[in-house]
Amino acid sequence: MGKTVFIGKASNAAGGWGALKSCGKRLLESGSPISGARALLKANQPDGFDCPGCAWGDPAHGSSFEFCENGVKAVAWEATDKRTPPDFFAAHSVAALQSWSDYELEQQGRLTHPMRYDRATDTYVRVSWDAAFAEIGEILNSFDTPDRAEFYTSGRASNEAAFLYQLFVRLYGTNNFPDCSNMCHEASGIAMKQAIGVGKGTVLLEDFEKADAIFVIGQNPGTNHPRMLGDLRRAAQRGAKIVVFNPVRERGLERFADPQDKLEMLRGGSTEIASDYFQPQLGGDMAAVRGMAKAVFAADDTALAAGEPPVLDREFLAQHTTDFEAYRTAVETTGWGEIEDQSGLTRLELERAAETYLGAGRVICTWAMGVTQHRHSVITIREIANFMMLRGNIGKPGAGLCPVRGHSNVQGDRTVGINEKAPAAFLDALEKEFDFKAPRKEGHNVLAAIGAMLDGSAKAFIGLGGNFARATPDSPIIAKALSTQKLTVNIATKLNHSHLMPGEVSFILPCLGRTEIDRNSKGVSQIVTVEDSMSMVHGSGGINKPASPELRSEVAIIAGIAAATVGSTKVDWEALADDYDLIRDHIANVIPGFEDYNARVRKPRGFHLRNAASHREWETPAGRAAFWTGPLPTAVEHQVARSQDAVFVLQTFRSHDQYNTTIYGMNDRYRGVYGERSVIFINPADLAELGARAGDRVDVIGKHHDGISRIASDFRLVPYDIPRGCVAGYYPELNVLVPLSSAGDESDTPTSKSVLVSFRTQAAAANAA
Ligand SMILES: Nc1nc2c(c(=O)[nH]1)N[C@H]1C(S)=C(S)[C@@H](COP(=O)(O)OP(=O)(O)OC[C@H]3O[C@@H](n4cnc5c(=O)[nH]c(N)nc54)[C@H](O)[C@@H]3O)O[C@H]1N2
Ligand SMILES: Nc1nc2c(c(=O)[nH]1)N[C@H]1C(S)=C(S)[C@@H](COP(=O)(O)OP(=O)(O)OC[C@H]3O[C@@H](n4cnc5c(=O)[nH]c(N)nc54)[C@H](O)[C@@H]3O)O[C@H]1N2
Ligand SMILES: [Mo]
Repeated sequence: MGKTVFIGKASNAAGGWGALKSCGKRLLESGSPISGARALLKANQPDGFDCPGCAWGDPAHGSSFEFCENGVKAVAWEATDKRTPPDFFAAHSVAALQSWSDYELEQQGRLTHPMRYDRATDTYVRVSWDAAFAEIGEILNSFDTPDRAEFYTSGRASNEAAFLYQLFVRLYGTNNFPDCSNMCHEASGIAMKQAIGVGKGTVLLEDFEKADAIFVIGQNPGTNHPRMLGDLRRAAQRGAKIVVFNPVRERGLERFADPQDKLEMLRGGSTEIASDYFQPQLGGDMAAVRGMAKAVFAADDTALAAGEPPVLDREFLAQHTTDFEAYRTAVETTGWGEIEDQSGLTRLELERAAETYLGAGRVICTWAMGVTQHRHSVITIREIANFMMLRGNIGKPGAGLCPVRGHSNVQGDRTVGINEKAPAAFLDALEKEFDFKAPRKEGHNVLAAIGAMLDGSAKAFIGLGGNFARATPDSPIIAKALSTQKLTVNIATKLNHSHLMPGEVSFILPCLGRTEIDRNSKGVSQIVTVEDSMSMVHGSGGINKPASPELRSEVAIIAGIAAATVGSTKVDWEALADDYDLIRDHIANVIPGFEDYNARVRKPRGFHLRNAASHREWETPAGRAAFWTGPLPTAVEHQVARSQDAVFVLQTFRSHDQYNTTIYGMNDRYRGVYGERSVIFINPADLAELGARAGDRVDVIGKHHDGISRIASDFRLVPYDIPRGCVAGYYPELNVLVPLSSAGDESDTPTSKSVLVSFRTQAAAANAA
């Protein structure tokens, strides 16, 4: 198999002909090139559906058909002609399916019928919707307290589905809402709420047209937010500086050929994206940002001494912030030695980055999982906010904070109440609208839910989408937790491993996908709504024929379970499921910013949810934007690893051919890996020091000291441009190494980007055996 491995700068740009070729191939493989192609023309169009790919915003003007290779994969994945009907389940026992890969399972195509697990035959068998709802309701009502049940949400659920779900769960009586965002951008929400009073990004897509500099920290948009590359490319072309912080050289951040630019495609040209590319150590970003802040303070001192205007935005600092002086002191007491050691970058590099910051009137900072999945993520994001405040880069055009969300509606789900500790004002309004007493006790997030399943206090798991078993840490422990449940229910479009760890009673409930037409009892097609990373709320209506006549919408399934569990006296579930406008009317009454919801979502592009911080109104206790004034962490993982022999820090990230736990294919084109996923990227010098060669196979051993032994077997070493001491490989295969016992401070997010590991060559393993 011609596997290519490259080190250092890749010769080809991201996007370009490779992306176009890959799209055509994907549509053909989906077995549904026509509906796939028709569907694509409607992706992110005002009258079409929201792309189920990522949460990047849609442009305000110009052609709104935004081409994106990975959006094509997401659409084709859902629009496939392949099916897993009851016959399929009859032919394959759960034990047999457990040995299939994530890829093989989802390759079988769309689920078609509601299914119930039959323990005698170890197979799923067909069940009627009504029987399923009745049994689920019966079991949920049999518990001594509603806190026995865990209600998981994955971020693809629409606002309407998510709002109805939280309403049902709160009427039932618990706040147990483990949510994919607990594993994702939780730290961003917490840190921004503390710093600026809102847990959401402060920029609009238009701001990318005005920024003089864009800092992209811990994010791989070429793969995970490809439409963002278009905005970065336009910014680069008009001379804006793009500064990247990423331990790994990601090709999409270096050069990009936009498949939508005919001239660029014909000339075989491409645009340089990053004007500066810094490669910190894993977890070293807080130190890196503090280093830049130190350089900014030094420049300010120099300017003052020379009688020049200050480089700090003194007016902003005086009028809008609190604790600035304490922050300045904290930065001054942090030495360059400490900064260089923890960040893995030199003072010179950080001063260069600071110069770009100082040369720009308007700066945007974006970030994603490279920042949020560490132990110190919350204070790292506080430090990013600190740095941006120094020159008033929050709340003015062309500037601001931009956490780039993952799932296409993960931000909306939180907005409409998927929150284990929802604000009191929200619960008050919900109680008033529906005339009931909402539970006030804080519920479970993902890690708390797992803890409750393991200690036996939780007895039911309901999943609104997602793949809980594969997305969470310590895979074997999770499998045990799920299979000891009294009830497991998965609302899903395709079969995945979470469905194959059945509790005592278990259901798979198949739902419509976002690309499919959702008709009500009068034959009228319904739309749902979603919120993107820029807080734009817009409508989404499917255009494809449903994969099976038996499918129900997520809203209808939730309504069915709710009616069977809590009854229909407080809420007419059936009526709501038959007319989503009624759900939106309730949302408008409960959540500020949604006034006139039904009219406004039917306008192209929808509407913007006001963000107070972007108007420089600070909903913090001090009424001002707050600096965080603490020191750097005493040590981050790479410093811990370095003190031990042959221990590395592993990050688990995404290949170009996957959507979280959904594996589209075995290639990672931009990183030059083809036909396999069991690889570990490693610095060539580390490879040599291990006495290994490119292509050698190793077992990866977990080194987290909590008494649990963890091993991922048979991975191929791939030399790569990545700092020494850091290694990288793909999630979800490597989740067997991610410890449940290691989570972010305050965020409780598993530390999937800093896992301590060592390697054992296969020869050594054979000797040991
Ligand atoms: N096609 C596709 N699109 C997706 C997804 C998908 O799986 N496939 N997933 C969606 C979801 S849910 C999410 S949350 C987003 C994820 O989007 P990303 O955050 O881009 O996802 P990852 O692949 O985890 O990549 C993390 C990046 O951060 C870098 N990094 C890791 N650790 C550090 C660090 O300590 N410091 C710095 N500076 N960089 C670091 C890695 O090298 C990598 O480039 O994408 C969304 N969009
Ligand atoms: N080690 C490691 N672990 C991680 C991460 C990491 O970077 N490293 N990233 C974390 C992050 S950022 C996230 S967001 C989580 C993701 O965690 P999840 O959101 O739980 O996982 P997904 O893989 O997105 O879920 C895929 C499944 O969703 C179902 N599905 C797809 N579309 C629909 C739909 O329209 N409706 C319904 N009901 N179901 C649908 C399909 O059955 C599919 O199998 O994983 C986290 N886990
Ligand atoms: Mo995510």
